[in-house]
Amino acid sequence: MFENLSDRLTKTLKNISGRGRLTEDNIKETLREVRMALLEADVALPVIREFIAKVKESAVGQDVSKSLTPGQVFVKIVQKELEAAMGEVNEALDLKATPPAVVLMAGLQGAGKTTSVAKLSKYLKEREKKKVLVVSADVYRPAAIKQLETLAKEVDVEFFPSDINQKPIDIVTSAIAHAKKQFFDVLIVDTAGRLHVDSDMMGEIQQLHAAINPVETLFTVDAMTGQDAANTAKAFNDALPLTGIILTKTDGDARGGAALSIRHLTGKPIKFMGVGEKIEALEPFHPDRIASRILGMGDVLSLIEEVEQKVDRKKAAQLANKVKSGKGFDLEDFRDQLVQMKSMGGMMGMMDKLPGMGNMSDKIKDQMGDKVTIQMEAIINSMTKGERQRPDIIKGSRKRRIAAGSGTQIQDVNKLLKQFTQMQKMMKKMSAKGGMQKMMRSMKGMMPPGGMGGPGGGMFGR
Ligand SMILES: Nc1nc2c(ncn2[C@@H]2O[C@H](COP(=O)(O)OP(=O)(O)OP(=O)(O)O)[C@@H](O)[C@H]2O)c(=O)[nH]1
Ligand SMILES: [Mg+2]
Repeated sequence: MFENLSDRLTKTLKNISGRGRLTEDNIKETLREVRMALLEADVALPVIREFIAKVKESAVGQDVSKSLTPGQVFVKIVQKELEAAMGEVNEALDLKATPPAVVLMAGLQGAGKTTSVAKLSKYLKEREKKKVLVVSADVYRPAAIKQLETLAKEVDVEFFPSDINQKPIDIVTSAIAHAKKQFFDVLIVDTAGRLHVDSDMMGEIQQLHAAINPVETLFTVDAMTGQDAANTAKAFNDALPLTGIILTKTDGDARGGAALSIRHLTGKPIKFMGVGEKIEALEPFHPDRIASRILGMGDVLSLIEEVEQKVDRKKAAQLANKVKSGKGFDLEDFRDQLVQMKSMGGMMGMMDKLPGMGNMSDKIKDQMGDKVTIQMEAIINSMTKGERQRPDIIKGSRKRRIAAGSGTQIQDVNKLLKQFTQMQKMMKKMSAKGGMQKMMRSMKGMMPPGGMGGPGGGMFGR
């Protein structure tokens, strides 16, 4: 996410950090490069103009304190302005209403509305313990209603049936009545995709909005459309009193133009972002953390939150105990870790959040992707219990059997065993005195120069 912008900005800002002083001349040059980076990221022009003006204003006449280099001061200013452009703090959904709190989704065709309804209901159910009902007012495609029904089943929230012969207003009115009777906290209303220039369809959603009076009206928009996303958001915002934006497909957006433009053009906050096709791939949008990610400083806070949400605490504690007691770390523990990693949406979702890792080459990312995790799990599953507990007995004929059983090659089995041995060594180190810190240090040593740590010191400090 935002790789291109992040690449360019970190390069530009690195140049400045090599210099002795922040003079008006070298600000000019760097500002020009920042401007180019933003243009390439497809940020809307008025946003770029204001951004550059503000950075310039803060940078010139800035007292460079003794403990910071001019480059660091400049990075801080850029970070602050990136945050400001995106709205400073995360704005959560405001669901304080007499139940049910109605959430209306709106947006172009294919933006990700239906998927986001499912993601959001899962999020509200799990993180906020809400009782959620979903309903589809998309009467233009029979498959659309079915799609929501299927997704609702997948996330295990109740689906209120509707059909294409009904009017959207009637559908939602009955859903509200049902929600009241059954004490649902939240009702999320999916709608058909529409173009902002289609006055009939815009009229339809305006009437629906007026009739159901939602507490949240969320515009769902595809991040990959760059500044167009911001422009359509503006058009929808003119027609409907939006309360927030869900920015989808940020996982496929290397540029970041939409994230940086929407707030400025609409005055409305991005409340969530979609980060993948999977049903759990939804994250609250935190401008400060995103700014930090764009500048290659990682988003350790989100990473920690994600780990806390998804790691199976009991298993983690068991593993910690095992390591502490000095009892061996075996292939079953290794598999548990793989499963946990998979439930965290794979390594990749996490890697992007580590300082300096946002710019990691795609090739390395591929090597660590989900597919590999699934394959590794398959290999371990094809072993006998004895083999998992004592991997050293796995020799020639056993390897052949395991490879055949898991549909892999002997080399894959060898690779897994090697990775396991490395992990085992790491675990041994961890259980030794002062282990954790030592491990962090050795991990830091493994990173390429200029990686981990980044301009801000990052996770492992200096
Ligand atoms: N990679 C990625 N894909 C997404 C994300 N959100 C949605 N999608 C995909 O985008 C496609 C369209 O999603 P839908 O939810 O059906 O979009 P919609 O806005 O309901 O579409 P219409 O009902 O036709 O207007 C699907 O293939 C989704 O899997 C996301 O955050 N990341
Ligand atoms: Mg849909």
